[in-house]
Amino acid sequence: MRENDDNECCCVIFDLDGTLINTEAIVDEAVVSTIKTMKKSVSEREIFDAAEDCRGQRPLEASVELCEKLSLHDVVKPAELLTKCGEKLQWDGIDIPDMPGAVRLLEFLKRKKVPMALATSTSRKELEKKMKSTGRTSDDGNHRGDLLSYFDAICCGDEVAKGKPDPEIFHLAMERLGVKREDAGRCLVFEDTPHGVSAAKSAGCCCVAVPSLRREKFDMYKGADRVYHSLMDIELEDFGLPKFEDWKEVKTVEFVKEDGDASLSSQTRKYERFLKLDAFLELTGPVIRGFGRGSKMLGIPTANLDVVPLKQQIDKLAPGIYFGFAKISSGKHKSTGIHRTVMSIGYNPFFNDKRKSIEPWLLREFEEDFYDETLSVLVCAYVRAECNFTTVENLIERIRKDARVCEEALDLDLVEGLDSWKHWFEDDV
Ligand code: ADP
Ligand code: RBF
Ligand code: MG
Repeated sequence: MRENDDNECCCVIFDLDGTLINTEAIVDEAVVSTIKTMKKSVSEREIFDAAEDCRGQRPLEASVELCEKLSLHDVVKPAELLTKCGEKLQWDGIDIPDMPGAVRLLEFLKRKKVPMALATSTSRKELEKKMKSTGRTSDDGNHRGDLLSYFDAICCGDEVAKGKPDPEIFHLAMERLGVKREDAGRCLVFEDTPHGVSAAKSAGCCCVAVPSLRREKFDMYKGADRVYHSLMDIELEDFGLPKFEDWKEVKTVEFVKEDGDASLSSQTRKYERFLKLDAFLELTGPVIRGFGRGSKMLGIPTANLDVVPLKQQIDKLAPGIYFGFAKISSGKHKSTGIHRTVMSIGYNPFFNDKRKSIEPWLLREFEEDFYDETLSVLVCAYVRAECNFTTVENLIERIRKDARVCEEALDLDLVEGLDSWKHWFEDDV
């Protein structure tokens, strides 16, 4: 244990599924397809909704809750449902992506020598299978199994008498980290489910939630000490842990109106920040029609890309606001050069969109539209999570500020690592 002040966290305990690795979508698909063939009267939507609420528990307990919620007693027993779903979930060789920001967080805590434990509802056997998934292998030559090497203690669901939401697994993790029960408040737990949050809080730990449930269920995370949109947004120093060192600051100029009189406006300088991505992401596709409100409502046109063919790539990113470069590589605007771009990749909470969208605003004027032309975007840096705003003016003001962050950062060459993308800048422009 690191020596530290009272009530400052000195160690970290992670949940695995939905927090560090993205297994939820794979599990949901197996559950939905299994139940759909068993009970015709229940819709996919209902199954998915119930499956979400059962997340975080051990498999059998989740299955029991699922059977209750969907009244499946007349068609299947929980243990049998589990076996049927399990047949579809042979993790070995499957591509399980990391959650965005997970490796950055683990690497940083390891470098700072913060003791870490894993407290997963998954059994040891399942954990071993999941660690044989390909995950990161394809991208950077790393093996998924490396994930376990970050932890000083690993606690699995089959090592405790009661699973989450019972606190037992967190007690076990603390014991293995050498933390006394009365010091539980100095353990920071990362969880993605309400069941996990309940377990951590009952154990007396400090708990950060990064919800894997949809936004309309965020009320279920009320018990957490803090809720973040993604692991990218965590402020470790708020919990007495070392502060991330990779955020970069840029100065932006703000015009402040005094007493509502525009002629009396004054300039103030503010600091904004951005985070260079470890791996830049290239997104290419034809420009499609969006919601038709960018130019009209906001005066900010965004050249939308179709998320469907780019799903695997954008799942590597936390929903949020990013910047980088864009080029148009087919059609009338081909060879108009490289353009700076700031973009939202997510659900646009202000408009409460149900589907994700990719919306790059190219920071220059175009006389004509370029729908259907091929747009290639190089995503280089993260600025912030998406947020909601009370007025459309506030949304516009924030987007314009994002654009200034992008321009300032790129003007000052603050984004390193562009050299290895030389080919992207030279092709077709
Ligand atoms: P939609 O909802 O269909 O995306 P927008 O109002 O967001 O409509 O307008 C986007 C379109 O405007 C783009 O598809 C593109 O053809 C055009 N456009 C013109 N200038 C720009 C710019 N600077 N950045 C992005 N798109 C632009
Ligand atoms: N929409 C939101 O609801 N919340 C945001 O925080 C937000 N930030 C944005 C930042 C940038 C740089 C851009 C280009 C767009 C952003 N939007 C945001 C998306 C905006 O709502 C979207 O472009 C319009 O809805 C047009 O479809
Ligand atoms: Mg648009």
